[in-house]
Amino acid sequence: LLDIRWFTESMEAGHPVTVQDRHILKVNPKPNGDPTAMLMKSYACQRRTPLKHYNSFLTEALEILSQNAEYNDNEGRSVAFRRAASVLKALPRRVRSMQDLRCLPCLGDHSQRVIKEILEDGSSREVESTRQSEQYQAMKALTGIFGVGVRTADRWFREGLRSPDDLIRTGQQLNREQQAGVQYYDDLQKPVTKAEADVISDIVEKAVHAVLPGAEIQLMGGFRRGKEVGHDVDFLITHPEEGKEEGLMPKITNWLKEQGLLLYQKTTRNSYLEKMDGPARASSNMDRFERCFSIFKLQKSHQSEASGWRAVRVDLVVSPYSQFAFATLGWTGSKLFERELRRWAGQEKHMSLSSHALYDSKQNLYLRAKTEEEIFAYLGLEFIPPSERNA
Ligand code: DCT
Ligand code: MG
Repeated sequence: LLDIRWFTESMEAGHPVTVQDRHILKVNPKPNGDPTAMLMKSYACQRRTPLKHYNSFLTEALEILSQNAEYNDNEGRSVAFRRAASVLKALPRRVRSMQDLRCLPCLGDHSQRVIKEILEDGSSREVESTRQSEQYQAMKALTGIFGVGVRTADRWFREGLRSPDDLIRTGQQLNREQQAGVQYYDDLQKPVTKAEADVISDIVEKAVHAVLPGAEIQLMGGFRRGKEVGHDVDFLITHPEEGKEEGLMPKITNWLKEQGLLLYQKTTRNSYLEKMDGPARASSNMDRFERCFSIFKLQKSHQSEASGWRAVRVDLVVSPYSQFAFATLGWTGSKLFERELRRWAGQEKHMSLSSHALYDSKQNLYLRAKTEEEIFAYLGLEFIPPSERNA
């Protein structure tokens, strides 16, 4: 007997608050028990979002519409569907009727229509036709190629191309990254497991320590949030003595190359200079650390497998020690959680957050931090551990 009621709460003091923006989920687990009130806040960075939740039958559908909007270059619509899905991920139980959604934040009319249809009919016609559409499937296949973004995929789609095979068949001009993307397409489509990520962690640690003893290496992205699979493996590297990390990436990649562990790599230099750059734009997460986009050649553990190795996408990022907390927060994700942190900072706190720094526009100063906890505190947010940032 789970008695769940939603009611509203004024949360954005000083802002005109719409009904959709204010919410409290009140859960009364026992008829006679004390009701414990749980807030359903409207920013994803105010909520705890576990990896496993009760509503994937709805969130997967909304995320297809979000993805499709992204393919159609409609960012606003894409984010709206993603936010709606994210709210459902934070619910403490499966949604059974539209009543359960009363007053929840971020659920626009369109998302509600889709949810209603799924609850009543078991599926949504719009979602199913999107899933089956030639454009959706082609865009998924083409943007699935390493080095291919929505713009390029869309141009190819308009030219009649549908898959990596079509690119090869028609002899498309590809850059070096895309050539690697096509060459290792099948491997890179396969999810990377946590066990594979652990093997790669050991390799990266060995490489980094061989060229810079005392450096610190941290597994980032989805695996830091507790995911069991990912599309790549992300690492953040630093050294407690600021300055020692400069020029580190070429040394790491050379070591890896010598061991025959790299199939592809492209390093971009660190181009962030606080004095020159000023506060980061709130809407952008493109950080400017020294970064290496790579493809590792990973030996398989089972000798019985057809080929002895597989290709795995690995991202290496080097951060100066003084920016490490911001880099850690920025590279943990999820993408929506990061986006919402930056939106919260800008809209609610007049601050600007990036993977390099936090700038307070009211006081005109940079706020320094050594830990993620300190950054959440500056932002006036409750600390959310990585495993609950799966928004
Ligand atoms: N990131 C971000 N905004 C982006 C891209 C990335 O904030 N547009 C951050 C959040 C996660 C981190 O960088 C790593 O990115 P991905 O590897 O793309 O995400 P992931 O969560 O690790 O997902 P996956 O498990 O599929 O690799
Ligand atoms: Mg990742």
